[in-house]
Amino acid sequence: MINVIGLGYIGLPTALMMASHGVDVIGTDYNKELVATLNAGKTTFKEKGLDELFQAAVKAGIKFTTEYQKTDMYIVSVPTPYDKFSKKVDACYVVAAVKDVMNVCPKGATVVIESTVSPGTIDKYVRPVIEANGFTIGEDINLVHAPERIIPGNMVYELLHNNRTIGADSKEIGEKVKKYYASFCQGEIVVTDIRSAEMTKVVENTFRAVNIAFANELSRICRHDNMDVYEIIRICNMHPRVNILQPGPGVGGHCISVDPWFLVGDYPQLAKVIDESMKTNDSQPTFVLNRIHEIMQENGITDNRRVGLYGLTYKENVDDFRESPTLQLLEAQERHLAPPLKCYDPFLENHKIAENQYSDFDEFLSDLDMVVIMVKHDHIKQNWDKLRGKVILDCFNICPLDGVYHI
Ligand code: SAJ
Repeated sequence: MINVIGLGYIGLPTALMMASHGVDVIGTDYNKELVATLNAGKTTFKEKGLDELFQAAVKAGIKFTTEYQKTDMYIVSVPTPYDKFSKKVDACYVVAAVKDVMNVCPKGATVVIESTVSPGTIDKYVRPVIEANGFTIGEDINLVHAPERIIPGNMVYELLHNNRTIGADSKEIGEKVKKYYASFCQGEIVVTDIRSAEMTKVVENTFRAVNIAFANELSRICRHDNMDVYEIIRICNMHPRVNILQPGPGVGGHCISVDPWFLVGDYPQLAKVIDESMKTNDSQPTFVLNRIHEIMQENGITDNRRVGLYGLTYKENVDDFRESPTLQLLEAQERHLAPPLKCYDPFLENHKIAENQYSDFDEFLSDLDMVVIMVKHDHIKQNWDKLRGKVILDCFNICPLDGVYHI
């Protein structure tokens, strides 16, 4: 049996996937409310295919509880935030979870860390916790790192199809854990050592962050001299070895906007490109805010209350708003003491997270002169007609109407 610790964005789908593929699974989370919701037969966030997967897992016998279980394998998938000042990974939740596991686990158990951690975190923080409990790693307890790779919005598909990495102290343990993941994962599963597994996960997200920063920087260079960044990227990408990403209003989510900082925190003298890239992405919402002011001026709009931000989540078609560029923009705006811009998100109609947030799209639009498209939800693509006649700042170059402004 496997005890999955942490039933959030990663732990829940992973637990459901294993359970629906014949593995005996109990999910544990310290959040009573979350466990009660799951036990009442409801999922805790929106994600394509998640409800169906949930039903299949429940049918297969998955259980949810707040208690840690005595079992032979644990998968720890709790959050790993970063310390805003040191930029280093904050492993407190992982350490707390492993401590709790140690209180119940029998000798011979395997502890798999799925949470993203920076290279060396497991050596520095996790091994000592296990050893402090009198266990010898490799003899009494096996330790494994199996970082996840799934993208919000397409989690179920990616859980099934993505290649994966498993880091273990010995090939034998790595292969043993691989079998569990292979119960559902159709991709290739590579077994390596723990430190390499830690590093690959952070490097993958850093690669993307640096490339998004490059696109964002291009958007600023092009704006400076009134060139069309989208046209330029489109043409460049026709070169067989060029593949530039798209500029946007900033980078959100709990991965790409966070993990690269771990490398900056750990290697401040070496991670220069990464440091600059993260600063570029982090300042993109302020760049958009300046652009909003420019366009307001150009159109004689003087009242912030007549400007609305469409989209509060960190990206399209998800209800996850962690580190969202819109929230970053609103925070930057607050520093100027202006009345906060209006905002609306179709995925958060019943969940208020910002001061001037509307729960109805038509009401949101009703007294607006200007709309800023901060998230490219499918919903807006079906509603261009309602935006006719308004000043539009489109941060993604998706709006087909005439006279649209871009970043
Ligand atoms: N973004 C841009 N321009 C682009 C692409 C994205 O501005 O061309 C922005 C998005 O709008 C969003 C942010 O970047 O705000 C990140 O979005 P994303 O869809 O690229 O990535 P995440 O954070 O949802 O998921 C990532 C994925 N990692 C990589 O693509 C390397 C996913 O595979 C990981 O599993 C996940 O992080 C994770 O858990 O680490």
